[in-house]
Amino acid sequence: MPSVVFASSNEGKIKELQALLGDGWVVRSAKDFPEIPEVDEDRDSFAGNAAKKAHAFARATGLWALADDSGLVVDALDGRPGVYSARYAPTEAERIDKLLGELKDVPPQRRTARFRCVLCLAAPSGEEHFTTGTCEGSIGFARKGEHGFGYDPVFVLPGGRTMSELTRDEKSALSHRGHAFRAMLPRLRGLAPDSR
Ligand code: ITT
Repeated sequence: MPSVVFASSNEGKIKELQALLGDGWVVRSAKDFPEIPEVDEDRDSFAGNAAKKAHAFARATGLWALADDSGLVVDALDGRPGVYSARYAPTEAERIDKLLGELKDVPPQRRTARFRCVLCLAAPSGEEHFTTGTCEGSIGFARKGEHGFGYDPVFVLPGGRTMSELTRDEKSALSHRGHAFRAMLPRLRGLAPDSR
């Protein structure tokens, strides 16, 4: 079975990639390589961090490695938290509370936002390929829904549901990461010519 190493320990992201690739693939993640030190995401762009993670894993494992860097870009906050989305506050709950607090006086029409994802596929030789994905929406006033992770409970899609109210398949079909993963599929399949 073809396999891919995903340089992430975020359970939500790992499940999304597994769902997207289907049962014909073995998805290994950072959790299967505990000896590889965590990569410090200190670059000032999504692409810079994605490339740093992917190359570190490709070098350490000797395999092609995939990494994403993603985040939430909020217009009323001049693009914050952006590349710092994972470090905006210590826990997932605190990050959402802080976001709702910063936006408490911002009216609905000015709460536009988007998730962005840059995906990097890197080889031990240093070869690299990038794809990107975006998902437009806005920030709600309170949490809604049970699924997903991160900022999903307050990210409202054009239809009115939050990202947390979608099933995993629905999220995959329209999320920033889903778009970036699908754009990478031809390259991934090229690494595993037997797969469909
Ligand atoms: P890895 O680096 O191990 O992949 P991470 O959680 O640190 O995991 P990032 O550095 O890419 O991931 O940080 C992205 C943060 O942006 C993530 O922790 C969430 O807070 C947020 N985020 C990204 N994609 C999201 C999504 O689909 N739904 C909700 N929040 C998301």
